Amino acid sequence: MPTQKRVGRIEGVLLPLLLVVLMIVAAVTVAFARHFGWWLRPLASEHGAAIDRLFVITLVITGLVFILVQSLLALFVFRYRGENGRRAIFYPDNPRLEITWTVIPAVILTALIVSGGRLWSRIQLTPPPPDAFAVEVWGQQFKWAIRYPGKDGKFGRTDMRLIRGDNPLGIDTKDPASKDDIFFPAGEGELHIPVGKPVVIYLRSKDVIHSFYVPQFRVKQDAVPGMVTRIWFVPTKKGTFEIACAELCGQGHYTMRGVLIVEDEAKVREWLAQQSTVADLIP
Ligand SMILES: [Cu+2]
Repeated sequence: MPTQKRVGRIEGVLLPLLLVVLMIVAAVTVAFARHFGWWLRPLASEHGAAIDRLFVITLVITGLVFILVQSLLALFVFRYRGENGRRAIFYPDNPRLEITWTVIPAVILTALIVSGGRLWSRIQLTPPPPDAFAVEVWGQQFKWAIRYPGKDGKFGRTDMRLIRGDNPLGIDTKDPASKDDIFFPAGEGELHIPVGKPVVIYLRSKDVIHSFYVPQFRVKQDAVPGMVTRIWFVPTKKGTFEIACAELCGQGHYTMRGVLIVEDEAKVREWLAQQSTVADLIP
């Protein structure tokens, strides 16, 4: 019996201490996140500001709840630790307390879910403006292929049965819309897009599910075999960015990266004009 009581006393001090350490680690991690490069990448798209705002609001609310709950837990464990002559009291229920701790989180979580859902649908379900700069990105273990619609602004038809060494995307050269398409086989070429203009990316995959991820744009969209997914955004900063695959797609997943360059629209057009078209490359 004395041993059991001593253990109770030690636990009553060690567990609260552990919780305090945990809270300090969490607070330091958040406070110095920017310094250590653990924070969100610097924002480079229009819609991203709303995502960041919601992220910070969620972090603040959950952070405060975390501190409150862990502090109370530490306090209660310490305050009511095992001691000579102490007996547990029987405490069947407290409806007022239970309703309070059910209703408050329910209201907060509902507000977060509704605002998240509204933001998500604004980003995902709103169609891109008709004059958006369009480009197709294809995932393929473990590289990205790119196709531009060319001067006519229309992507030519594709058919997987037409895929050959010199036609890696299976572009149908009989379709007039395909003649001026510009494509880069997987792992070749860079994705050039204009700054300050809506850009719509159509995603496709040749094998498994990949995910087109550019952290600075707050853009992440799966590329699913057999379907075309879409994401559109307005880049706000010029520069070179990394496209990462955000879906574990096989052994070489970690090497699946691409280069994305945001520059003035005139420069993108000029660069595109220098590229070979389907008519040049596929006889
Ligand atoms: Cu991938």
